[in-house]
Amino acid sequence: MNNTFDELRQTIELSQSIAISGHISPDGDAIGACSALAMSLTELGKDVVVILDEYQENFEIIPTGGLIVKNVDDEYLPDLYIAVDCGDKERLGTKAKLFDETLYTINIDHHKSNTFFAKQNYVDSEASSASEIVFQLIYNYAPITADIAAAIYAGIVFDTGGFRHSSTSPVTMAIVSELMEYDFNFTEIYNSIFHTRSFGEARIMGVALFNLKEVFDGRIVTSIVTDEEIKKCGVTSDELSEVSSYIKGVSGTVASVFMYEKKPGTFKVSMRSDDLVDVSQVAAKFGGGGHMRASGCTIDGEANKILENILLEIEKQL
Ligand SMILES: [Mn+2]
Repeated sequence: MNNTFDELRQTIELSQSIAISGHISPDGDAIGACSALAMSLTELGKDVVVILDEYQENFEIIPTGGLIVKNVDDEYLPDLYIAVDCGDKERLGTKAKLFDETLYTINIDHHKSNTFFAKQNYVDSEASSASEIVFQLIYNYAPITADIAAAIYAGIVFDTGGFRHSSTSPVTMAIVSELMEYDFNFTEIYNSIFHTRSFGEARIMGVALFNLKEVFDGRIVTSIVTDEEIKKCGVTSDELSEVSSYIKGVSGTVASVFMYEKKPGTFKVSMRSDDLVDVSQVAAKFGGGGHMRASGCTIDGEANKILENILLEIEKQL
């Protein structure tokens, strides 16, 4: 059962020192929601720290108020610990222990699977993002500055894929409309989150596009990059994460298959599709998994043979 915003605010009133954490491997929403909440509660006169793991460079554009720390002293025990954007306690990583030791705990989240693990919980699975919920909590309660507005905007933009995902609602857009009254550079935030890449990432994308092939009358596009090509561009697997969805954008394509050699003779297969093909079924055949429209698996063997087997599975659905 959810608590009300008023109940959460009462707990905040009772607390002076407040710790806030998002999930491990923080994304734009976790960073934006934690930072916005922390800055706003600081404006209320609270002693706030955000305990958060290291994150990707392209999220450094998000204002944090200098409140983020990676670790706290062993003696540190806040009055209140707020978990943000975490579906369960395990998502807090090593911070789960301190969370358990804290007197007051609050869980603010938008994942359907949320386990209501705190003493007070506010879970809205209809919300586009945790940032959207944080806005509702602080609106007409705690101060909102341009930096706070920017952090919430960043979180919403990230989790909605730039207002593309079906989680984007009229409420989301009403909040964004409110945020845009504040003076912050939304263009810069959007570009940093979605249109910034390392030099190596740009080069390996070029290699992947050069290696592009079409099969089944262009309904499927494929690309393979080798271990050697990856080494030449000096990239990590993280920097290959955009290739499959990019090539899925070739017009007339119903699914994409991108393969890269993780180590000699072992290939990671990453697939994207639209309604016609359920790539999670294909991935499951090879011991992988994921979602209907985005799935992956890892297979040992010879590249072209692996691709052939994958395509045979996809063909069954065409
Ligand atoms: Mn989120």
